[in-house]
Amino acid sequence: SHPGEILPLARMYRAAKRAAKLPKDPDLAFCYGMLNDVSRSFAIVIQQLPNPLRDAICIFYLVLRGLDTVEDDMALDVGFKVPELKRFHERIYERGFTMACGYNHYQRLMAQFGTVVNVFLGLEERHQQVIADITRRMGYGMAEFIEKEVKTVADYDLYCHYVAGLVGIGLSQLFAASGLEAPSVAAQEELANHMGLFLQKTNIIRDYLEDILEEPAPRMFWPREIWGRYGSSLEDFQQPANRKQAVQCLNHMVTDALRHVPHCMRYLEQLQHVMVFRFCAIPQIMAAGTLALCYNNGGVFEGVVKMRRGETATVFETCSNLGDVYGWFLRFLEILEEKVCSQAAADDPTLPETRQIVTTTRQLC
Ligand code: RWZ
Repeated sequence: SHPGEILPLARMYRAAKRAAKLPKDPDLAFCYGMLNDVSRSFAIVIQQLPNPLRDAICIFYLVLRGLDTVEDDMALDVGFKVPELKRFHERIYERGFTMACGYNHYQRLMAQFGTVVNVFLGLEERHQQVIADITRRMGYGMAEFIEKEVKTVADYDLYCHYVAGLVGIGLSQLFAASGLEAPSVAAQEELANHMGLFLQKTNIIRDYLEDILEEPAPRMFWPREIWGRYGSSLEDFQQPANRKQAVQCLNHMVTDALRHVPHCMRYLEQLQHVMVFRFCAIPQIMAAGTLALCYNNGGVFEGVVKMRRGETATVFETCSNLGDVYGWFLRFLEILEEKVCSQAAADDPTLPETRQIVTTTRQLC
């Protein structure tokens, strides 16, 4: 619907592919090809990093994607899945390891996982240790939540810590180990955790409909402590008759996610290397834009709410320092401010809190 905007991003993907000449080592070439297939925008920012950090992060991503595929496969029996999640950190040392699970690209990743193992075993030992340690902690955390409902906001923060906060913590350790960032970046685990939580919560909010339609049984991560104030079941928010309650609940979820933004700023302020900075900042900006779009937007309950491709392309082009990041955040906070002041959100119970967060975050920028 925006024909003029399709081009810049597509052109950028092609240019990135050309620039990132496929590695000579066939195992490494498979890993980068896989990364491109499962997450194109992520593949672009990874490819801009210098080695050996780049290869370590590529393998980190694919290992955690493998773990995520095991967690996500609802066809797997719980009695099989739980021990597999807990031993996944040992599997990455087993040459030739494969597993029949997942769908599409993920199924191919799992079937060829031995290739990821080969490259993992060729990484520097300090990089291997970070990846294995985070994989172990994430696997145990996922196992804990396999049969446990996300009830409270504390549960929600803990689940997001396991699946995303730990990613931020591990990446920070890799940045420091590579010498591109100061050891203090790795030491401040709380800030790195907030980086992951902000991204993960944005995905959880945006993916409401996709997750609730999941067959055979949906796994939902919206905490009962929040949605219980607006309805008696999360499924009911799909019905147009419940749209007002649904949107108030959505606004509460967005307000909860915005709590993390000031901490994310403090994390980004510490970074020294421009490519590491871009790697960290681009997803944060995209998340902030997505949240601004989702706030007070009933479309979240009808389909996918996504930033326009043209805007995504501009984020990639304009994101090399703190000034750029503050600029983007100011823009999205203004959109939020407008919506917060509009009549449409006037009797929203979380409105004062949302206003407060928007105002204090704007001052930070
Ligand atoms: C960034 C090296 C898919 C790995 C973890 C991510 C599985 C569930 C999904 C590996 C941004 C959404 C991708 C928060 C990190 N956890 N959560 C590296 C991975 C947000 C990315 C996706 C997490 C992740």
